[in-house]
Amino acid sequence: MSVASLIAADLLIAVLAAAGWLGGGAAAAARRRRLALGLAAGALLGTLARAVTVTVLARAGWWFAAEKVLVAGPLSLAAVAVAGPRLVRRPGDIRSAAVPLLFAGYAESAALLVTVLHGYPASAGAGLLAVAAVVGATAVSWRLLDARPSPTVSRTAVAVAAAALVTGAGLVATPAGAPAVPHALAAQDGRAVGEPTRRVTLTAGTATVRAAGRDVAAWAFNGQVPGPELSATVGDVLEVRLRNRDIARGVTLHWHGYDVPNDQDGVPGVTQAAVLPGQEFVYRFRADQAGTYWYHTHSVSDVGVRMGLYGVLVVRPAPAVGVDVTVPVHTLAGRPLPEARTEPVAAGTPVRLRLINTDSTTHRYALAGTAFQVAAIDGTDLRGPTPLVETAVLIPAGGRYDLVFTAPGTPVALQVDGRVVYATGPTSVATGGWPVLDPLRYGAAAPAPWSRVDRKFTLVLDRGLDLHGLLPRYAHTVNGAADPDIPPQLVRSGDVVTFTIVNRSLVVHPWHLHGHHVLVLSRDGRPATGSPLWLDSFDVRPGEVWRVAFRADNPGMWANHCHNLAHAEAGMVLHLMYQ
Ligand SMILES: [Cu+2]
Repeated sequence: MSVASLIAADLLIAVLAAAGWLGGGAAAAARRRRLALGLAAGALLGTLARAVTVTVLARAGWWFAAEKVLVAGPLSLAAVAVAGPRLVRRPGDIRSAAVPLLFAGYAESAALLVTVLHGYPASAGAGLLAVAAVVGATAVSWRLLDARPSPTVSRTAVAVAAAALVTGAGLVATPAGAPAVPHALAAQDGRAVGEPTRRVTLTAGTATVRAAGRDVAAWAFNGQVPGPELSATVGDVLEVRLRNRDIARGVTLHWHGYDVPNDQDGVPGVTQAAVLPGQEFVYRFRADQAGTYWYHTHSVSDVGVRMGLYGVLVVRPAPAVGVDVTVPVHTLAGRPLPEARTEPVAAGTPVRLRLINTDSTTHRYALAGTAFQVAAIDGTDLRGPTPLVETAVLIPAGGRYDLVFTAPGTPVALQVDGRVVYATGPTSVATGGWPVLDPLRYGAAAPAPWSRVDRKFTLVLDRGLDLHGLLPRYAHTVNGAADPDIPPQLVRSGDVVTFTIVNRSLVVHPWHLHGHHVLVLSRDGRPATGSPLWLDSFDVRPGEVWRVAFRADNPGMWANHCHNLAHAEAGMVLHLMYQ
């Protein structure tokens, strides 16, 4: 059973157990003896079964089980200790078991809430608040059911609840000493990159564009979605003048996967101010990194990119030979882009398809009608790619794969999620059952470029109630905190840094570090055995643990975030800072 299935199963059992105890208590109060005993017996089994699921989760990694062991464990023990004997003894008046069964229900529910609302890491504050809630709710039930607790019991309950509540609230409200995120603007360092050899102006504005045969409202660069394709040859100096005509919430340009100097990175509030209507900002950088990239706004990025403020950036080592096309996939107003395009290609022609996922979720690509190789991922060539046949690839949000093949005399078709987007002739092939390539096992290995590690960081991805600011929100969290309260990661220039990224949530988080490419070391403890994989976007699926490394060689302040941009807006952003 996968860790993700275990997380889900444990959650389901916890919900059923809590419901069973509470239902049993209610049935006992109503003197429905058989129902009460049946529900409580089921709840008891569920509570005991969690000892197994939680133990297995803890063995997969403490991150997956911390609060379940430290908070749910003691509360479940208390539930079983209080309610268990009532079940075994089978009281003459079932109503006398109502309060103990309700107590067990409150204990299981409180533990469940700690997992769902607080998550990782376990904290004493959350545990004490849970205890206060359980004791308080039990005392209220006791009174309502007129079970007349003795004065001593009542006073003790009130004292325990009050003490737990006050201490717990105090602990939860006290910030964990997180340094405020330094949203200072980086200074333009004005480094000389030379005279521009390619000049482009991108004007952002509201527009009506055609998507899958219908006119839709969009935000566009130069009136088109995607924006103009920017292409350069290694050695070019690009100068891109960004103008904002009427995007009220501001725009910037982030060069996704392109490791530009920090002041060109386009993150509002971190490397520059958002460009407001009537304003402009000029980006200039040297194109010394060949490969497939894209650009997009980083201002209110979730809505901005979704509405269409993105485009392709391709840097070639030399002028293209053969057929070299880009396929940026996007969902605009619920309609898939690009439209299908068919162009005959002469047999023997080398073809490179540059696949780009500009959405916030994973897409599945399948190339039918030919053997092919994955020549590059996220702009970096793979070492020793081997021919693939009838194999699909999954590209994470923000990610790019370059597929290459020599055109056969027969039609070839590229499908995205089963829809043909590019073809050299009429075909229809069912690709849904094809196996999916694991890039960690593809191509030829090479020794790691470093033998030491200077800094290690762990990022545990989860959800939690975020009480910072005026509005409480159900945030996407890193190590229990949400932007802007996640402590920055401090590194020194030259450091070799590792990230251990743990997903204990139930959704995929496509991880994206700005300004650097990371080398994948392992996934779920199993080392990567294929070509060195230098990624800027990778899916950390539920229950997965990725270890990646990079050299801190691009000073500045860099966003480090989930590229499901809705998750990023909901808190899943932190920063890498050079000391
Ligand atoms: Cu995410």
